[in-house]
Amino acid sequence: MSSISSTHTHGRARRLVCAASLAAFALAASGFALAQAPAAGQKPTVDIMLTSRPSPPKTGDNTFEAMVKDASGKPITDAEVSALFYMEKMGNMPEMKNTVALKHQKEGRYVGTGQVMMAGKWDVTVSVKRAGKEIGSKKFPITAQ
Ligand SMILES: [Cu+2]
Repeated sequence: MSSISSTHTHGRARRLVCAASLAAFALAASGFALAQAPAAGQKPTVDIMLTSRPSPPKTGDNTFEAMVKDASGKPITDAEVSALFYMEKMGNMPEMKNTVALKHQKEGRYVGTGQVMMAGKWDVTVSVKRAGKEIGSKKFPITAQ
């Protein structure tokens, strides 16, 4: 996308850019349709709960614990679990994000130390993967103190 602005002022180049962006749009649209198809009518197969110590979390290091279960309530013990911490941009401060791996302890409990860079509202997205493929994810809004 960054290359587009350099050719933007030339009429001929702009037409080419338009054609290219239409093609990109078509690809994006079909990709969306493909991604949507298997999800339609599918029940969530992974149940995720997130807790922190302390609660609410503080600026600095906190312990985050995710409980991961399948649809029948049975703990999932063989997944790769991570938590993505995201804070949207505030004024001239850029967005912040960092990812923390949560390690399996026992019975579907995955624990890790998450560094919360500043107080305020964060979205924590817990992602559960098996063999590198995401089988579930859930977003948890938190307010750090
Ligand atoms: Cu911030």
